[in-house]
Amino acid sequence: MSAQVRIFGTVTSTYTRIVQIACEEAGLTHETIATAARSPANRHPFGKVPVVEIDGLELIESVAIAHYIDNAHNDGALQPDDPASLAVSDKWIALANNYLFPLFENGLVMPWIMHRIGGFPLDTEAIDRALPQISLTLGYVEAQLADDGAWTTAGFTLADVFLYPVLRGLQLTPQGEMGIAQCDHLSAWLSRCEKRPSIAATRWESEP
Ligand SMILES: N[C@@H](CCC(=O)N[C@@H](CS)C(=O)NCC(=O)O)C(=O)O
Repeated sequence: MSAQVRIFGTVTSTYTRIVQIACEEAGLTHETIATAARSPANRHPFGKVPVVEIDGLELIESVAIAHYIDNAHNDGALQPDDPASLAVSDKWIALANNYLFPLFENGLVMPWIMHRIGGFPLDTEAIDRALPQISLTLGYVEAQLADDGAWTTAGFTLADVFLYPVLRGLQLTPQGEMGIAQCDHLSAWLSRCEKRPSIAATRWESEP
């Protein structure tokens, strides 16, 4: 039987995994069709992945895709009912997409992927430039978690679905691993997430 959701994207990708986790949470079968962002096969108008086929629709943009999956197939279970909690969850999704992902991706994740997989020399200049801001950002996230629990107080929500792959990608780099190890609340949240079936089922092949 064919999968209910077809995800066209890079196999080891933050945003592909976000959609995979949303599918797992909703109990939808899914398959990922390896599609490079900058390939003619990619149908995203701005050259990003993933592009998703579901229910006869072609969807782009992970925020729209994850909300569609949760609303159409999971009774909105990953979105808090209370408007104030929903605003907190939405805020963290926005922080993950607008600030955390670009900072981590350009400053550590891509330099290490280009080095480990592409065989290029490690771009230590890019890393050195980004490290102070990454450190400040981890400090902010940790302080928010310590202060009032940040997004975690509403249970497992779409905020966790977005934040986990973003922060796990960072943790898989040597400097990211060291930085996160110094953040007790953040480390504990990552460990809790790892026990969630949707997260365990979507592990990247590159994860130890
Ligand atoms: N706004 C997009 C962002 C997706 C995104 O940045 N995907 C990354 C892979 S994780 C990508 O396509 N990178 C390739 C590139 O920027 O050239 C979404 O939410 O779906």
